[in-house]
Amino acid sequence: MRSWPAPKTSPLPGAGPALRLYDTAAGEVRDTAPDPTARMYVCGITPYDATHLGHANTYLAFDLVNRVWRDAGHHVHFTQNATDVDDPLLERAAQTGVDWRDLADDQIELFRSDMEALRILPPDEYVGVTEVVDQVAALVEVLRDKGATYQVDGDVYFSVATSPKFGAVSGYSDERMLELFAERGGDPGRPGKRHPLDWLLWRAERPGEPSWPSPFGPGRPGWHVECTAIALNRLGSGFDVSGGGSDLIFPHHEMGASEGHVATGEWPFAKAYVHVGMVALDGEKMSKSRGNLVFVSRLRAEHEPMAVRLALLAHHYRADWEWTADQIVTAEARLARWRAAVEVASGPDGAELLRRVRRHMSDDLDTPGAVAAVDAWAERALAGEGDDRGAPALVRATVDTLLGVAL
Ligand code: 5CA
Ligand code: ZN
Repeated sequence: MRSWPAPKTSPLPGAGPALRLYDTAAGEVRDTAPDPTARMYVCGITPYDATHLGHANTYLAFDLVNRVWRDAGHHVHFTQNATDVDDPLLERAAQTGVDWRDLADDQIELFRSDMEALRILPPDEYVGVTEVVDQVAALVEVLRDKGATYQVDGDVYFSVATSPKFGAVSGYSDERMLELFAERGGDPGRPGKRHPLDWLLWRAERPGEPSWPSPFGPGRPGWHVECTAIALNRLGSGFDVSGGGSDLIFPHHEMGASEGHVATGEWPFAKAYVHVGMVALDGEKMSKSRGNLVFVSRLRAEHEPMAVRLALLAHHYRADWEWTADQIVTAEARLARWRAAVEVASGPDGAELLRRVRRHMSDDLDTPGAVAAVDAWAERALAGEGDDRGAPALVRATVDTLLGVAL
């Protein structure tokens, strides 16, 4: 599928330090130690409603991973999917009387324009599941040949008992897994399953639902296996970062990791599992199913996209936080201050500011620290301090390239 246009980045002198990130599976902050080419897979949207601030915050975090890696001298190979066929999309299409393909196309187009406006670096491969159904079916076949699957009324399931690594990503208790599986699209109580946590790999055709041919008969892919197939085919196993919001830790990333491991015999499927906190509104996680949403498209109709980006950057990516309207006001004031500050003729040491921003960003994407460092520089520059004539241009480039904010 078409991705979206890349924002321009300004070259910075020298190179930044290696990126350290919190890996959910390890439970600690670790060095990411990619080869010259760093490989990242980020779970994309299910396109049945417009991009909200929670989505934007998640994609912003991985945009920063991408920027910090590039600044450290890596080439980045970045893949993202779009879940353009799945239950919630088909349900919404049926409710609204819209063809599911048109609904997905329209929402993906809106997502592209939101990502472009927020200056999110585009994936090298933006893959709709409907484009690669044959590849997903081929992976299900591999799993079948390894003896990891069985069928219930024509639907193909992954047998959790065949996965020695199940649980290694989330570290959750059985009880918690069962609870989350039921909440997040799973079917723990379905009669005929061998284990409540066995999950669907291939859903046999139902009347009125789209389907594709496969060795298991006509049907469509289950959710988790789509990402496993796309990541394996585009990046190969052992890629550097598997990313998404923290609601994907379980079941999605746990089950995907088991599929990858059983299919390839290689572990880890991803070297680091990186998860972004949930953005809430009115005390509850922002979600399409709850409908408590602040859409990026609506917000940027009234405010500059760069102010939206700055409002998100004020939070650490791993924090859960709540959106309130005052945050965009604060961000607009900050943006105006930074813009005024880079217009001065000279200011405090620009190279020192670059070092500070690099240090904060490489330390598990400490954006609040980086933003505070720029604030401090701007305040001093506006007070007439410092005689570094190159500083305004260097600060502009630093903020542009590492934080993605065009001043
Ligand atoms: N298509 C699947 C992934 S393969 C999916 O989860 N789609 S989604 O549209 O529901 O979510 C897209 C991304 O936004 C996921 O990474 C999800 O974890 C993240 N996300 C969803 N809601 C929020 C929220 N309130 N705050 C932060 N991130 C969120
Ligand atoms: Zn995914």
